[in-house]
Amino acid sequence: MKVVLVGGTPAEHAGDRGRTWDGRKDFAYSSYNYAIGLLRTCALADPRAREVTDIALLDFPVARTQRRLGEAELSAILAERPDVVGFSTGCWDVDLFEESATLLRRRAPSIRLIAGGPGVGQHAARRMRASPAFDAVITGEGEGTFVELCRRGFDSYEGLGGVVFRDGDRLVENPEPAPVVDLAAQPSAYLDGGFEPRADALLVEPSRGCKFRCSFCSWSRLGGGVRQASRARIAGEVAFGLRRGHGAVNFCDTAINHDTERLRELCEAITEGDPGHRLRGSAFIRHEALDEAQLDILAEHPFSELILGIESTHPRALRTVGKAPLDLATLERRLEAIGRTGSRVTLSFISGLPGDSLEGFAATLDWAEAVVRRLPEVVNMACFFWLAVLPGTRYEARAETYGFAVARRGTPYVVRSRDFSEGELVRISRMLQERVARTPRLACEDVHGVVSRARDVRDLEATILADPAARDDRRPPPLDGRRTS
Ligand code: B12
Ligand code: SF4
Repeated sequence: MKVVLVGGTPAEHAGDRGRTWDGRKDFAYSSYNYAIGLLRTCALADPRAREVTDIALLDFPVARTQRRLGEAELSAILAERPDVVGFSTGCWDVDLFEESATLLRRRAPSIRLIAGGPGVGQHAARRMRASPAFDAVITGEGEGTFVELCRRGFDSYEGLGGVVFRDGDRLVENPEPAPVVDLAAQPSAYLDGGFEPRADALLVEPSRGCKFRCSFCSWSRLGGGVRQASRARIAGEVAFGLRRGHGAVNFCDTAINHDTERLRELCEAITEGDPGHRLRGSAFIRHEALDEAQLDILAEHPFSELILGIESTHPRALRTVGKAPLDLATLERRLEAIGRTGSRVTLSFISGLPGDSLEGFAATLDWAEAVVRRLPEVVNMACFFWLAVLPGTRYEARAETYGFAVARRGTPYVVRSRDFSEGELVRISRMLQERVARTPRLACEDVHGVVSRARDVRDLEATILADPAARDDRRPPPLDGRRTS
């Protein structure tokens, strides 16, 4: 049975196309879909699943405003002569994959079409009611369910935790949640699955889960607590990165310092895999949790980028996020202390937060600009993200209270709220663009650039979603799908 797993990577980050500053590269400069490589590896590790299925991987760069996969990409999928196509979705490509699945169904009605990933996971039944695109959606962690489906030859979804599927006209929601993965026992996509991503930075998952519940984040919604990968796997994957000529490792867990002993073990595993510290390392860290003991560990194992979620300096905005108000003097001392360990930091902020205001945002921007100028040897850059109300988050649950209106396709960017009119969100984009132009260490999301460059924004959602290619008959040829293995 032929299974094709299809992923989508935001085009501006696919391969090695993302942001760099002064030769220093951030987490997003180089990316690919890791989930599909991992899912195939787990299937390969199961004798029955391996016997029944042959799994190919396709990872397509997707542009933010792209509506569906292009002809070349659909042909690349069909050329594999699949019995099953499984889409790995994020909020940025779930609509695009839904439309693409509908086109595939028209051309090859016998193909079974399934989807998983954070783009569909939270409101699977609602999505399936709204669109007939997928036969089944796998919610939550996908390894266990995917392997079991392979074992069954995708013949039945009965009794599989976390699965929503069609039975004729009926939608069936299996009541049990998806099985929680034991990360310590998991095979390695690179070492066991032969997954060889064509990107400079290798993505490694040292842990899964988060202790916190920031209101904008859907990352922490998976149950099962924080689980750790084995030290041997982390060391082995880092060594693989070095051996295969990767320039960097991106650690994609929620934070590397939930626990001081685990931070020590992670750093030791990295050193075991890369004793000369030749690979650049990028990781998320909770700055609030950093203490002397953690700083001592980091001093032995510096990272080229530690990403700190600051979000805002405005106390009211931070309250809605679920974070304590900031003491900026303490934070700056902490940044200096990180700098003394030899690591560099990227500060991450969100524009348009509930509780914030134009003045509050301007104050955050002032502080960020001052700090990147004052601490150039510590702060790589300060990045501003446009608030997206992600499915399953606390912000989504309180959407009415906060008066959120969001873009109806792709990433659910806020286009209006109780605290910001459309015009004010446009002003924020322009303010940001001005600062980014004068202080290159400030960066903002592509969508800020699009809005700030638009001459006349009558309808913010339409401006965000406008697809110049869709209005143009001379649409450029579609991007090539890259086989990732
Ligand atoms: C690497 C990464 C990226 C990469 C892209 C990677 C890619 N090609 O997919 C980059 C850096 C480009 C990126 C960008 C963004 N990202 Co991002 N990113 C991540 C990150 C850190 C790791 C993803 C990963 O590999 N995880 C490990 C794998 C194993 O987990 P997984 O992908 O969830 O897959 C599991 C299940 O979902 C399921 N599954 C997945 N696919 C499939 C398919 C099938 C068939 C099945 C059965 C199961 C299944 O099984 C897998 C194993 O359990 C996650 C956070 C996280 N740690 O997950 C955020 C995350 C995916 N990103 C997120 C967001 C919001 C964004 C941005 C929109 C942020 C922003 N505002 O800028 C941008 C996109 C901007 C744009 N231009 O459109 C959200 C997604 C939320 C959502 N509902 O979609 C996440 C979850 C973080 C969060 N804060 O909530 N991101
Ligand atoms: S933003 Fe980071 S710390 Fe907050 S819930 Fe998400 S993963 Fe956890």
